[in-house]
Amino acid sequence: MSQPTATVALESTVISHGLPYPDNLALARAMESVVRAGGAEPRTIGILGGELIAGLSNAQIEYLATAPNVRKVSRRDLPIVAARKLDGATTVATTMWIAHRHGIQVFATGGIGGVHRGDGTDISADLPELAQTPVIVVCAGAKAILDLPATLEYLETHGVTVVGYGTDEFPAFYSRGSGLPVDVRCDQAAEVAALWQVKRALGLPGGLLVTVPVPPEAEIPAGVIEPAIARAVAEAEAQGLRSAQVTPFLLGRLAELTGAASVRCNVALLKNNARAAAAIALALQAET
Ligand code: PSU
Ligand code: MN
Repeated sequence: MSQPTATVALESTVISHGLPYPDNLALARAMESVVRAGGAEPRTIGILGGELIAGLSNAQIEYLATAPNVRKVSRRDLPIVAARKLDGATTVATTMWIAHRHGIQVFATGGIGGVHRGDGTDISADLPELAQTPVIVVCAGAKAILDLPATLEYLETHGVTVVGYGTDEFPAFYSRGSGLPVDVRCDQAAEVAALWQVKRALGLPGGLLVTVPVPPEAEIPAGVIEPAIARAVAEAEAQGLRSAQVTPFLLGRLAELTGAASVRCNVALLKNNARAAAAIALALQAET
């Protein structure tokens, strides 16, 4: 599958639900700029009036960054928002799905969803999407609000290769490491592109998870973030939160509990991932 331009998909749940305004809007614009500076074309994905859009305009991004109550759209919500012509912010799962339908093979995000701590039945739709939709997802691993060993077990069971981009350890979003190994380390974008081409040529379904550690200067050490996570997870349980409410609640509480440091870290890793994704998209284009 070749594409005329090296293209990188970007998600919109991080805009509507992942970061507070105005950081979210600044970040959405910055990620597009970083992708362009890397020589690729950014396509921010979202849903407006029921239409699945790969390549939101500046005004549309601003709308999703400021409108109250934009629905967080996971795969199960797609028919609802499309049929009822609603607006929606796309998660990793739905961004992958829409990207694939537009022939986009590379997608940069912050952290993926996974298996939740405590409630092992709360498994993000991001994981089965990675198992079935052929898109390279570039992220900083998964937040330690999740059960990281269980998340990696799921990915293994479902045949999703986990790449460490310049690392041997699965990154834990705020922290560069988790103590858990990745399946393979790639130090160059071309190595990732080669893995991807081989996976496709073998007829293996699903995506590739490329994990990039947060830049060292923006890292929040595990000892600092862990107590805040434990507290946020306990609060979510005490409030009986379920399903799609859990992740936005935990992200919001962490931002409150750790202050500006978490937002700074989040922004730094998102830009870093956009840079890596652009390099991978270019390498892919060079191979096809
Ligand atoms: N993790 C983050 N930041 C985010 C998300 C996850 O560190 O913004 C968002 C992504 O859009 C992801 C979604 O796809 O949350 C996962 O939600 P859930 O756990 O409900 O599947
Ligand atoms: Mn969930």
